[in-house]
This record gives sequence, C-alpha cells and structure tokens, in this order.
Amino acid sequence: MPVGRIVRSIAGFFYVEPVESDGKLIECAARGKLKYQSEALVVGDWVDYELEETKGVITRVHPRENLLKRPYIANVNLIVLVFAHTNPDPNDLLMAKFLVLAESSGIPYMIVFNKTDLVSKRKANQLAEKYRNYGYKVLCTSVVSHLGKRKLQQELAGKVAVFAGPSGVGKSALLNMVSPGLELRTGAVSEKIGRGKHTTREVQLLKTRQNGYIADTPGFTQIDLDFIEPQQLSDYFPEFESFKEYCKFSTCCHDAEPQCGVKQAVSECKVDEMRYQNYLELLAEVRKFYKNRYR
Ligand SMILES: Nc1nc2c(ncn2[C@@H]2O[C@H](COP(=O)(O)OP(=O)(O)OP(=O)(O)O)[C@@H](O)[C@H]2O)c(=O)[nH]1
Ligand SMILES: [Mg+2]
Ligand SMILES: [Zn+2]
Repeated sequence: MPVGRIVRSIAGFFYVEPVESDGKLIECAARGKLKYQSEALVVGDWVDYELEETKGVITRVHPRENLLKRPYIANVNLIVLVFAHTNPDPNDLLMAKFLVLAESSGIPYMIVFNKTDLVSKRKANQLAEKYRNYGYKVLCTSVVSHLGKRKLQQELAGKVAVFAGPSGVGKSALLNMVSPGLELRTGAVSEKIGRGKHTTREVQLLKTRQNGYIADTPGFTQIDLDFIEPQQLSDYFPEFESFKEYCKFSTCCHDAEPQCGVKQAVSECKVDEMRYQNYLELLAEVRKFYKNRYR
C-alpha cells in the first residue's frame, strides 16, 4: 500500500505527496470513517492510500507525533516564531503569548527577529540578547540584506517547520528567501496601522529546497490562552523554572502567595522584571478564561 503525506486539504480533498515522489501530488478522497470524522485527517498526516487510476483514496492515517492547533498541522518538527525589529514594532506581551503557545505545544521552537536592516546593529543586538537571556534560541534575519539566510536554511533542513507570528513581520518574505521558487504572496505593511493585511490564508505544506516542508500561516491578531490552567502558566516561562523549588506552596502561582521563589528571584534581578509583569498580565487573562469555564 503506498504511503504519503498530506500537504494540503481543500473542500474534502487531500493532496498527498508520496514518500518517494518527484513532487507530484495525488488528489485523494477519504474512505469510510475518515470521511465523516472531523479532524480525522489533517495536513501533515502520514497516510496509506490506494491508487485508482490517477486519483487516490486514503484508507488509514498513521499515529501522530503531535498536532499543532493553530495552524492545524500534524507531525511538526519546528515552530519558527517570527517578529520584526520594527514595522511592526516588537510587543513583549504579544511575544510572551506566542512563546507560551509554542512552549505549551511541546514542539521545539525558535525566535526569528526579521527586518534587521531597518534598525541599528546595537538595537538589533539588544533585542536578540534580551530574549537569549530568557533562554530562547534567537536568530536575526533580513530579507533585504539576506542576513541569517544560511543559518535559517540549516535550521529548516529536513524538518516540517511552521512559521507563525504577527501579520506583516515578513513570514512569507522569509520563506521566499530561504526557498526561492515558492513565490508566496507578500503584502505591504499598511502605513497607517503599521501592520500587514493578512496576505496569507490557506494552510499548506510547501517543499523546501532543503528537503523539508514549511507552512506559512496568516499572522495572528489575537491569541486566546483559554486552554491553559492558571497553575500551569508558569511552566511556560522557562526562566522561572529553577526558582520554583523555593516556593512555599507547590500550587504557587507566583502572584499573591507568600514565600515565593519566583518573586524572590525577581527582587534579586535573577528573573527579568518585565517578563514577570508579562507573566502577571497573562495570568490574569488565563484566570478569567478559567473562571468563565467553571462558573
Ligand atoms: N525592510 C524589510 N522589509 C521586509 C523584510 N521582510 C519583509 N519585509 C516587508 O514586509 C512586508 C510584509 O511581509 P510579509 O512577508 O507579507 O509579512 P507576513 O508576516 O507574511 O504577513 P501576513 O501574511 O499578513 O501574516 C512586505 O512589504 C515585505 O516586503 C525585511 O527583512 N526587511
Ligand atoms: Mg504572509
Ligand atoms: Zn511561587
């Protein structure tokens, strides 16, 4: 039975790339149960299919390694969180949210700060270093000067990578840079609002020249952390981790509790004050969702 990967799904049809393929996709329908269960088949899934002349029928889906919710893609190896040094300006709270989302997925991820050509070297390094100090992997890129191109290509080689981040930061432009020939549409950043206009819509996996796949995604404008329990949130701030053992209560949310290792670390400048404030803001948000759910 032939095996392939779903790289695209449109209106009940799945486009499958055979394991050993010349890049040609096979249009497949789904059989039986797979047809009626929503989310039975997702872009990124490995499937068995039967060929009927030039078309195929998917008969089985292989167990998933993971399933990313936004965008809906299975078996992802890397999340690339893209932000811009400017235009649009980086927003620490929004970044904290993206980082929490990535961390909670359990999938490896990294930060790319794009549009490095638009700011001074000093400013670019400052931002990159700040996030490196929090413990994240950071790469600075520019589609204009091709800064970081080789490194990004190396990161993507052989992987299924998802590019996520706010609108207008240059996700599609970066993908075009690392894999010329994709010719993804990019959009001018609106002068007025300082962000893009959602040029990218459909979710699909595109084959790169580095023998991997990448998924471009539309920029998110809103992220709801509605699936996170208040007590879990701090698990997604990696730099808090080593201080939690000093919290008096194992259920500590590092907020109003006495004898909190994280708060102590903030007061000793071992944890960044701004990150802690971002944490508290997200905690308030998570608690609100939590209350509404259990009311
Ligand atoms: N100066 C500069 N401009 C860039 C760079 N990368 C992208 N741009 C420009 O920024 C604008 C937005 O780029 P896109 O690639 O469409 O942004 P996106 O993140 O895909 O946006 P959405 O699809 O809306 O989520 C375009 O006008 C690009 O030409 C860069 O490194 N430097
Ligand atoms: Mg785009
Ligand atoms: Zn605590």
